[in-house]
Amino acid sequence: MARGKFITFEGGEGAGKSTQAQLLAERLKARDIQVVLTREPGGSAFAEQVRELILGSNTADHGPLAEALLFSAARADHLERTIRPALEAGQWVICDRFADSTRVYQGVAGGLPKAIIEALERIVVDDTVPDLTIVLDLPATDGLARARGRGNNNSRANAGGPSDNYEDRPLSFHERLRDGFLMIATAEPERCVVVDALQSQEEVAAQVWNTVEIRLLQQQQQSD
Ligand code: T5A
Repeated sequence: MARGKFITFEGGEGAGKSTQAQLLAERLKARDIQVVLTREPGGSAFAEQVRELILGSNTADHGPLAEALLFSAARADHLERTIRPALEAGQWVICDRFADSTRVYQGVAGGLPKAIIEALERIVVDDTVPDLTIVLDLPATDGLARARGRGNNNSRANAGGPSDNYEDRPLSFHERLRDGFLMIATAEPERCVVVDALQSQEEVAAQVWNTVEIRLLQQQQQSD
């Protein structure tokens, strides 16, 4: 049984990750590919509990190291119980945020030294590196406007959290996030593709699909 493909969506607040992850999952399923659609923080019972703690409205103030360790603990369980078993069973995994979010939120924007982020990633992610990472890019002001304009169904509200502990940070924080994701994409072009998220949902979805076809589906057909 061939290992499934691992696709992650990354970007700042309100970039459209959840929307595009869902659309891609539907499109792959229509091709009879078995898909596990998951998210971070979350994606396993324990990781969802950690999500409630991290994003919860009553969570006490804490620094980027404590935060990175919590995200990493959630990720370790998510990988062990959800992601790796699915990939080994030949299913494709689509994940709304993954390790690049820790690199950028707790590292680039949060100020945690790169060596700590890299050490955590080595221990937790190990060789379960995404086959493809779609970075949805748009100016921070546009992403924040979208995130703030969401209805009550958004994922953070479901976690019992405030409208946000990140969304309310200064614009400069969000601009650093954008720069951070773009820096990763530039450094790892074999894994990452940047998509202009200012386009309509349909245009973004078409570009995502085109990328998946070229980078993963055609490649798989050639190796079959
Ligand atoms: N975090 C996470 C860390 O700090 N470190 C980590 O390691 C990890 C894993 C997670 C928070 O945790 C942080 C980052 C986050 O702050 P979350 O609730 O999961 O919190 O929130 P986000 O991942 O930020 O997700 P959002 O819901 O804010 O944004 P999405 O998923 O990017 O956007 P989406 O799809 O929900 O769309 C937002 C709105 O825009 C509309 C949608 O309909 C929706 O209303 N929209 C568009 N509008 C116009 N044009 C388009 N192309 C659109 N696409 C979507």
